[in-house]
Amino acid sequence: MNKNRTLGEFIIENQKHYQATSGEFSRLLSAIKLAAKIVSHKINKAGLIDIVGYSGSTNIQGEDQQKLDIYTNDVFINAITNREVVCGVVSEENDDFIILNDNALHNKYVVLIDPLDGSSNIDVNVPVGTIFSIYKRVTPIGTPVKKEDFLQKGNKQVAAGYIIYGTSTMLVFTTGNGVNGFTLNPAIGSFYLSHSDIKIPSNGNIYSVNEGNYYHFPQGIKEYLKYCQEVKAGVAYTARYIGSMVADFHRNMIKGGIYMYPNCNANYQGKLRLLYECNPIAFITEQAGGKAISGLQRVLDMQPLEIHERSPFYCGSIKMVEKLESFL
Ligand code: P6P
Repeated sequence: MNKNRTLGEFIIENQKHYQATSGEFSRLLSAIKLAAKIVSHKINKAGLIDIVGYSGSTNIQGEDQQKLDIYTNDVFINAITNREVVCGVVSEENDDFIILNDNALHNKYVVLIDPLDGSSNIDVNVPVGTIFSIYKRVTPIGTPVKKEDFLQKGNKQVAAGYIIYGTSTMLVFTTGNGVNGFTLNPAIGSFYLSHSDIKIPSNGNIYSVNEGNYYHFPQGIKEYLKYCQEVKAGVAYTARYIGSMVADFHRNMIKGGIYMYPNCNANYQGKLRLLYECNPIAFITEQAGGKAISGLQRVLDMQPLEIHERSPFYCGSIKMVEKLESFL
């Protein structure tokens, strides 16, 4: 595969996979590409301009909103709106779904997004990420309907991806035909194919979980962690947890590993949101040959009931997830 290809060229060359959408889907991916560049530029200056820290407001989750949370949310929603292919958006930063404008009511797609996951890490220079999930609307036209258009099962996604704003900015996404990663060359503002057809190693020795919640974990999770720490059969596991899911997941996808956010006392349904954190990462996981479960079932088969609902989440190398399942 030509590694010098830009993301724009890749999108055009793969239009055949986009279910004959007469270029609309390509325009949507291109909007995400543009927003990623704008946010990357702002984040990379975060320490130098008045854009870090709390905004003084909170979101529906009751979480303090960072200035960059709100900025990033605005950038992605504006970019998506301007391409005139999306009728509505669900965002972690907004209480209910957003209808983009009256002219958008005939548009085919809905987008669900966590604009800046891990944003509390910005002030300490830890990588953060944008996570997005794309569906075709189910209702034919007009104002989108929450249940039909936004509360779709994850197995109906037409695309999902994340942008990781780290030592380099990468856009990693799938349209159901494998996973590809593109690295931004900031000098010229283009994303280049750097990780083609990413596959998660079927096994690994990295586990990522906040062990500060250990006491409140389900018994099966405690037993799995004990199994990892006993170094049986010569496998020496290592704990890696940076508190920014996109960063933890990306590392584990490349090296092999398992990311876990169990339900625990403080988060009895888990902390991660099903629609715009678990489902997109689960879609990418499976497309890269891994496995993603809630502890009870395949994440992508879960029927969402609310737009901000949470779920326990376990994803990564298939053999590690299956080993975990044997303890549940
Ligand atoms: P804790 C960030 O807020 C996030 O949603 C994920 O990115 C991250 O993995 C997790 O929460 C960290 O949560 O409770 O371990 O600090």
